[in-house]
Amino acid sequence: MTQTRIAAEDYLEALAAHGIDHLFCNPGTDFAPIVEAFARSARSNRKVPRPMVVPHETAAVAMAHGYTMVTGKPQAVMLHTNVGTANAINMLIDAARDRVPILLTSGRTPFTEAGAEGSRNAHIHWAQEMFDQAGMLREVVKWDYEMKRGDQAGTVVDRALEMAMASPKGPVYLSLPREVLGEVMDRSPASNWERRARPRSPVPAPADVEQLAEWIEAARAPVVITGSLGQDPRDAVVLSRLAEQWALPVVPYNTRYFAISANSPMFQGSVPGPLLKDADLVIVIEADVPWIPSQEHPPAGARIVQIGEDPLYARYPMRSFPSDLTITASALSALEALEQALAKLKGTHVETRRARLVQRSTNLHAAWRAEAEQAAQINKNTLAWLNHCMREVVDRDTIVISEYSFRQEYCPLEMPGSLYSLSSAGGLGWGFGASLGAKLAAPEKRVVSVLGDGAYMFANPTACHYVAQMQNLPVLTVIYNNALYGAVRRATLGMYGRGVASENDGRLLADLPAPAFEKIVLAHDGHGERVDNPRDLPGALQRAAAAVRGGQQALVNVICP
Ligand SMILES: Cc1ncc(C[n+]2csc(CCOP(=O)(O)OP(=O)(O)O)c2C)c(N)n1
Repeated sequence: MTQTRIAAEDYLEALAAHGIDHLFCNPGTDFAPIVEAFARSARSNRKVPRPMVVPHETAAVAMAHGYTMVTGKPQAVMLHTNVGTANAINMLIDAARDRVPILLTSGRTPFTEAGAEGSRNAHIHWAQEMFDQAGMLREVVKWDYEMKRGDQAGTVVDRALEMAMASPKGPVYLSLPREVLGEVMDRSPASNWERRARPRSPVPAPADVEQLAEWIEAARAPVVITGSLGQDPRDAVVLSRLAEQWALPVVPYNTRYFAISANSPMFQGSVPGPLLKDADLVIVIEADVPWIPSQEHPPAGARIVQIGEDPLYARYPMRSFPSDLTITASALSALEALEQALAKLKGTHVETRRARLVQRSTNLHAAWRAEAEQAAQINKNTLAWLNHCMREVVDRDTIVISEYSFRQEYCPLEMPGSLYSLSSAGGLGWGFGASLGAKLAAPEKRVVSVLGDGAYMFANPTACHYVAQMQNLPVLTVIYNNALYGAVRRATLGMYGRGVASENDGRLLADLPAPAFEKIVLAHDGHGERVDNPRDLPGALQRAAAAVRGGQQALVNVICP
């Protein structure tokens, strides 16, 4: 039987032509042409992305995020009309603030009530229509569009990905009406992608780099504060080299990526306060919030430099950090240029700075180790101990995903691209799905996520364990289980430390009596353990890692009272 082509086939082929390997889906009635197009591609052997059912939108978007952060390649997600899109917005906010390119798409309920291929034929087709479906996420995405004609399949995908990948990167949204996807095509879709030179990310002005190099030469107490530096793993390589050569202390503050190894003497912990208060030069690289002004700030006379692809954070309504030199540049290009500029200078204070910083680093490491080892004495699992024990399962081939709980202070990492943490937007539920996306992207790596008990539950754990099992993605999930929304309690006590709420230790609306998480993973053919006694933690982590090596997903529920 000869078949006419439908637009959905062109659309899927356009995605594949852009290197999109996966379409993470949570389908509905709007998907019929997509399902038909996938079925046809299996017969024709034409290249399309691999479709994957992910039974919750949070997990679907987090998986795309996880895959992209490891590979740098944007992936696509397709969800069901307005309702599926609504479920995705939390994860989209995370991706947007972290500048992760994702092509989010959803079907649009059929707009014709009758008469076209794909017109309305189900009750929900009326109620799911919105005046402006993209309106609910327009503030979050860089670009949105609704495909209007089948022959736009090529040009629309070109435009969507061009926008997602241009600096600063970010998610984009495309809605796909069913009638349009089902249009019968009599010609190939247009595309001039070969002729579309992509713009570079911004590079610094040479005069600004010279200025910064001179300030570094003059500085006695400089500090570098990073936030999302390391998104491109090469950032960390150059930063580490520069920091060690020029004795520049680095504080990765609420870092989302690996910026420098905690084994480097220039890693000076992850809170800026202690170095900031005496600094004479503060170099902020890709840090949206380099310090909390109501709690700490540099001395009035300190020079402040802000460097980033979008150093003003144009999409943040309010942000007023001072800056004496603001450089629009990718971290990598700025650091490389700085390295060249510094090479011409003498490094007058370098050895004095180095001696002080090496000593400080030695002291800090001793304190961090003592803090971790205290757990055995008090017979309680602590955050420090949990992270210290992570050394059992972290090697150079491990990717760590952190949603709240991982600290390099206690478990130094070595490799650029080995750490990914929750976006500064803080939309919880990201970590588990991101770990699945990371494992899909790098099957040869061990992927370990460290999640709060609250964060684990936000991820729709059943959906995530399901994907791990069905798609054969053996990941290790470690839960820092304090049976609490600790952040909520801290906030209550922070504001009402002497209020009535403090009489109950700020636990109202924060207590989260936890079920036996280690049993949930058993329902998905996984390995689960609960650890109460800190001495049992190393062994439990080793057994879990062995299960993962054997192809099983694993979960360790660490009770941290
Ligand atoms: C989607 C979403 N809902 C609510 C919050 C508010 N919130 C911030 S931290 C937090 C508690 C998280 O609990 P857990 O993961 O156990 O970490 P803990 O604070 O106990 O360290 C909550 C509910 C959020 N950030 N994101």
